[in-house]
Parts: sequence; C-alpha cells; structure tokens
Amino acid sequence: MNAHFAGMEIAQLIKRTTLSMEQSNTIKGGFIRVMGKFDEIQKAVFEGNVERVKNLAETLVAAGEDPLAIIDDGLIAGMNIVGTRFKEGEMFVPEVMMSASAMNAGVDAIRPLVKSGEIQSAGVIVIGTVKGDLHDIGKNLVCMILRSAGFEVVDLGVDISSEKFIDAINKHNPKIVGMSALLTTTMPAMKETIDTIAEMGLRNKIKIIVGGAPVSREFAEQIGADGYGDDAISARDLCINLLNK
Ligand code: B1M
Repeated sequence: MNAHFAGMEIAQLIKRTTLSMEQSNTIKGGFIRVMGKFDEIQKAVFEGNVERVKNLAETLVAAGEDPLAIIDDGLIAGMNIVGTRFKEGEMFVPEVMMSASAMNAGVDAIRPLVKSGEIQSAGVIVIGTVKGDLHDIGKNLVCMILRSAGFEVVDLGVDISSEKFIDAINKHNPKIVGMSALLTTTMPAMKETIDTIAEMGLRNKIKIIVGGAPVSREFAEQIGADGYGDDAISARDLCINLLNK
C-alpha cells in the first residue's frame, strides 16, 4: 500500500480524515490546522519512513518551525491519517507499527529541542497506559510535554494494573497520577484503578487525570477523575491548574 502512495493523495487523506473526525468525533489532535509545510512529514509518517521523518523533523526545526507545531501538525496529523486508514481496513498492524516507529523517531529528534523549564519543578507525576492496553504513542507525547514543562514524570509504561499504580504511588509519592486508554474495552480499567486508589486510602493525597482517544470529559467526571486532557498540551495545562488549586 505504502509504495502506491501518490503525491496528490495526502490532501485527499487529510480531507477524508477531517470529515471522519467531524462525523465520528473519535479522532483528536487538531489536525484541521494542518497546513502545506507539514505535508511531507505527514506523508513520511504515513509511509512509515523512519529516516525521512527524522530528517524532516530536524530540517523543520532548523528552518525555525515551532517544535510543538511539528509534533501537532506534522507527526500527530500523519498518525491520524494512519488511524483513519487502519479503521477503514486499508492499513494493517505491521504498517501501523512502522508509522508508529516513524512518529517516535520524529518525537525523539525533536525532544531535546522542546524548551524546558517553563515552570520550576512542580512535583512528581506518575503516568501509565491502563491494564490490557498496549497503546503508548499518545502517553509518550504527554510524558514529553509534561517533562518539558518541568514536571518529574515517572512513566510506568503500558498494561499497568491498579496494583502497579498503587505500588508506584507508594514508591514515588506523586502529586498527580495520569492514566491513558486507547480502547473502549480498557476504559473501565481507569475506574477500577481510581476505586482501588480510594480503597487503599490514597485518593485524598493525589489528583487523577485521564486521557486517550475514546475518553471524554463526561467519562472522566463519571469515574471520579479530577480532570481530562484532550491532548498533550491540555494535559500539561490541566496539571499546572490542578497543582495551583
Ligand atoms: Co490500535 N486501535 N489496536 N494499535 N490504534 C486504535 C486505538 C483504534 C481506534 C483503531 C481503529 O479501529 N480505528 C482501535 C480501538 C477501537 C476501540 O476501542 N473502539 C484499535 C484497536 C481495535 C486495536 C487492536 C485491538 C487491533 C487488533 O489487534 N485487532 C490492538 C489492541 C492492542 C492492545 O492494546 N491490547 C491494537 C494495536 C495497535 C498497534 C500495536 C498496532 C498500534 C499501537 C502502537 C503503540 O502505541 N506503540 C496501534 C495504533 C497505532 C492505533 C491508532 C492507529 C493510532 C493511535 C495513536 O497512537 N494515535 C489508533 C487509531 C486512532 O486513534 N485514530 C488505534 C496518535 C496519538 C498521538 O494519539 O493516542 O489519542 P492518542 O493520544 C493523544 C490524546 O488522546 C491525548 O494526548 C495525546 C497526544 O495529543 N492523550 C492523553 C493520550 N493519553 C493521554 C493521557 C492523558 C491526557 C491526554 O492524561 C493522563
């Protein structure tokens, strides 16, 4: 499929992806804002071309583009196109994995360039993808943005049970615990974890935030979370606000 990528196709893909988002409201990330200067890097993510994504990310940074815009309008937008194709059965797991690797290579190239220290170290945040869920691209981005804002982030990884979250709370004494879920089937694990944290008598000493494509503000309220992050930047702002309360 990737070999057949045609130059004109990217515009069609973006158009289709945008329509899909409006219709289903399941894909997030603000890719409606995507402009022509990020077309090439989106295409390279879509094609799973690790080296090209890395080179383009470095070139865009050298040309003075905002690293966060490269992530949002280039890398995430490219991944959103992949998501639409995956959903429609036009891309398969190995191709999606290649795109994910390309996206991660782009993030790695940009990571050292994202300005840190916007605020003084505000404390520890423990974060993980919930039990049964192996998606980590969005969580990794959230970790990166939180670190760039001066937080000390303990990334537990994927498939994290409520017991592992409890162990991490006891070990790292975080101010905030963050959970990510990308599957509707793993969203209940967020509530389970919050309930277990409460049962262990730890709920009052931490704030809990949740996020991920199928998660919504309403769901966050229903399960008793303190906040919901629509994307990595809003997760950062949410954490800053929660700690200033
Ligand atoms: Co999966 N997958 N996947 N997948 N995958 C989705 C999620 C899916 C929507 C695709 C689809 O059908 N359209 C679908 C879920 C359907 C549903 O539940 N309703 C799906 C499925 C079904 C599956 C499998 C079951 C497929 C299968 O095996 N048959 C399987 C499940 C494996 C498991 O977890 N147990 C599976 C596997 C995989 C891969 C391994 C191939 C790969 C994951 C690789 C990896 O993560 N290392 C993968 C991928 C890449 C996707 C899509 C295509 C892209 C996800 C992504 O990385 N997006 C995805 C389709 C889609 O979402 N459009 C899909 C880019 C990323 C930057 O966005 O993660 O949303 P996102 O993160 C955002 C925000 O959500 C937010 O900030 C991030 C940055 O802006 N955010 C937070 C995220 N976490 C947050 C936490 C916060 C705050 C904000 O606070 C703590």
